[in-house]
Amino acid sequence: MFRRAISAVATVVFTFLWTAPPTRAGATMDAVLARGELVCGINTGFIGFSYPNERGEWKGLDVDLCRGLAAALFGDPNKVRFVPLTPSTRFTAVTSGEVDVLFRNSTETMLRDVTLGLRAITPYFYDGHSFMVAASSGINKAVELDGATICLLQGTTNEQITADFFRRHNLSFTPVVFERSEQARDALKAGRCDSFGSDAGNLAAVRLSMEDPSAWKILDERLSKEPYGPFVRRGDDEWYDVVRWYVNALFQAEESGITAANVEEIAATTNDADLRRLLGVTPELGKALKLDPKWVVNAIKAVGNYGEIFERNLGRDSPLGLSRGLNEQWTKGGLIYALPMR
Ligand SMILES: N[C@@H](CCC(=O)N[C@@H](CS)C(=O)NCC(=O)O)C(=O)O
Repeated sequence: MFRRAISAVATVVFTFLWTAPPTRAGATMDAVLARGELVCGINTGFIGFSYPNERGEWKGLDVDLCRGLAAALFGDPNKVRFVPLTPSTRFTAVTSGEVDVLFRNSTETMLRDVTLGLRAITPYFYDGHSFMVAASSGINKAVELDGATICLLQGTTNEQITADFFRRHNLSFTPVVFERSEQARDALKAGRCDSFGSDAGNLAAVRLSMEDPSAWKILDERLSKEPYGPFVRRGDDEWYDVVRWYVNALFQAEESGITAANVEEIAATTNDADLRRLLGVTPELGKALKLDPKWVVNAIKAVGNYGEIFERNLGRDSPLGLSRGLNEQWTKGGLIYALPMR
């Protein structure tokens, strides 16, 4: 155990000291602009968040957030290259400079933010850990998994949440750890584990991919807070600012009723000082980030506001059919709260 902890610390230190390219404020943005495309780290396959459709095009909330950022930077949502990453490779892909930003259902925790050479930015999706079991198992509560074999994914928050939960309740379990969701799903299907522990949204996606989804159930309990946010490399404040205020702009657009369909018209006609700033009629916000004054207009035109992105990818008419819940605007009782953009 002790040796494992030492080796984990050594890995983190090594990763940070030896693979982090020299950073200075603005270096990432300069590199992105010189390259002419954004490089975005995403999931290898998670319906609703990031997955290739039948034509091989990437779709999902995380994918749209990347495309919108490309539109804010270049005026073109197609100027983005996607790099699919597994849970255990995602963070080193950021620190090594392989990707500019990570939009990959990644939970923000203190140690990820502080110790990995990363910065966690504004959370854009709130979920929680749960367990999936066979509907026929009769299990309704997590404590009823005492003695169970549980499939988990390596390098996820879910590993630790599960271990902590069983310890807290003086219960036992046997972990079976995989690299990819499909492997854990197949092991669950084959009866190699009694349950799959993961974020509830991910479990909903895994359940959909089963031949008979109704044969599987996701427990109602949520054992943790899993706020997903973008991650960037530590040490480049200008790039951090761009990603941070881009996410806030998508939130603010929804709060202000600005959509892909009406953004141009509002920009052309509004007398409201806040909206004029947000939409670049007066240029100070874009200027502060060294972006085109139309950065927000371009992003919203390409992918819509936060609510439009949510509904399209995760909402009631999507395969996952999630309700907004915590991901509703603060004005409607949720946690989505844009900081003032002035
Ligand atoms: N939010 C959790 C989990 C993130 C995660 O990677 N989830 C898995 C499912 S638990 C996943 O996305 N798997 C897709 C794959 O197989 O690459 C974290 O940040 O650690």
